[in-house]
Amino acid sequence: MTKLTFPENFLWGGATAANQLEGGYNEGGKGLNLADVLPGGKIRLEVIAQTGFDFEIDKSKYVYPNHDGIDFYHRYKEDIALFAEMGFKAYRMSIAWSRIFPNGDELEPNEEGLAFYDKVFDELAKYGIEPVVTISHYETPLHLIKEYGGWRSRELVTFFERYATVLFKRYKDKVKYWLTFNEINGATHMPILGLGFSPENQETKLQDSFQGLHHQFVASSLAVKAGHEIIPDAQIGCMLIYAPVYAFDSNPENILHALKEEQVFNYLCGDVQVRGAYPTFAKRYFKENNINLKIEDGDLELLKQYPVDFISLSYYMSRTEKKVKTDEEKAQGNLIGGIKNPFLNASEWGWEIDPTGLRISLNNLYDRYQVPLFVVENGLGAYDKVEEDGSINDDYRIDYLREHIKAMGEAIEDGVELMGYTSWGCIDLVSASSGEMSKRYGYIYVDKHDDGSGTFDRSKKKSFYWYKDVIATNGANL
Ligand code: BGP
Repeated sequence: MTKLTFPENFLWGGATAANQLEGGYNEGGKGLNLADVLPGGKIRLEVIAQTGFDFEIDKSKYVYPNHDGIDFYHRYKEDIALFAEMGFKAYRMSIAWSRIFPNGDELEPNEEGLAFYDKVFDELAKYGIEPVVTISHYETPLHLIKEYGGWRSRELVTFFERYATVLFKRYKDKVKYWLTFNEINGATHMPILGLGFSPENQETKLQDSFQGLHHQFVASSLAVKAGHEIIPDAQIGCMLIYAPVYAFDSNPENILHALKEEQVFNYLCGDVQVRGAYPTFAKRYFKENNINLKIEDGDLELLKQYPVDFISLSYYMSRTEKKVKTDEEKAQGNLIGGIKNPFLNASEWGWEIDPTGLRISLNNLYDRYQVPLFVVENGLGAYDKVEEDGSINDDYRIDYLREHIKAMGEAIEDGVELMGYTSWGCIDLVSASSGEMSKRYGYIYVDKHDDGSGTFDRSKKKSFYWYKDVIATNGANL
């Protein structure tokens, strides 16, 4: 067996997003954003899938877990000290747009918001932890959703460019690694999260989603341009939710169907953001789905001129496809679709666990794009049990992570250039899709529960000590 080795400067760490852990939703001059109006609990998935969601807060009807998150806003020092204790080299986090521009469309930023992230970056610097910053992670300011219809509106390009430029100027000496939009290709599945709009009906959903995506592509290129002008050594990446698509069997019709899904879901965004042009297959796909993009003069040149420097990705599962699916087969699929794969087990939330799929993903992406890759999300959402002595023995999480880290090691051996690994939810936080606290990913347990109760106390799980050793040995001890 080949001995797996990781590059010397490999960026081991963890990942979070502002809206899922900060709390302080109405402090420091922050405006409301999308996450502030999403209810907690399993109902969230229904809400984000439905058409015509009204974005009002109704506390008599729902719990809003993102309002206080896990209170990172007040406890970031304690949390960063714990990350440092694990030996993190990098910490992926996001900036809440509505802390910097409370409505999103102001001309001047909110100084208190900017000062908060200065403190976070300074704290990370104290321990030599490199921040990896997502500029937009499912937290579009609510005002932009209500007044402009989210990313369907071209005006958001200007607002985003202004916001990103403010960040680059302010943090130019503190942040080198930037990601423009979280899981950009997930937008067509759940437009509300990435694009900040709830489709009026299924017919307009695809048209509006791809138009919104086009606006984000333009905004991302403008950010790459500004970022490199302001921070010469900046590394600016795109961020994809990547799930390799397998054909259910060797029936060529199913293989072709899987290929088409792979092209549109996995590659369209990467092709635009890395290669700088819409792929050739997009033409037919757009035509067959009545998608007519409004592309302004100069857009295509801009995309060509300012591609990203690297690709970051989230990886949780693969997807198995068949051209014709029964309703029963569909119901057993993953969050992102497909049907059940008979060779895989699934998490308690039905996400199929497939470490080999990560190796396949990294090979696919590197073969296609030949730019460095960075796994910025991966992990197991699970129910944890606190024992009477306070310990949490999350061996299932360790097993999951170990197998995925091995798969990355194999991919490196295959020739893939991999910059780092920041596993998702290094500290327990609010789930993005289900809005639950009980869906935990962390090495650090947080005493907060689905009904909003809890002390917010932090404690170390068994995986905390395991990951610390993985980092200390640069992946040699798994
Ligand atoms: C990704 C998101 C994250 C995160 C993660 C886990 O799609 O970028 O924000 O939450 O998935 O998903 P969940 O929280 O739904 O378990």
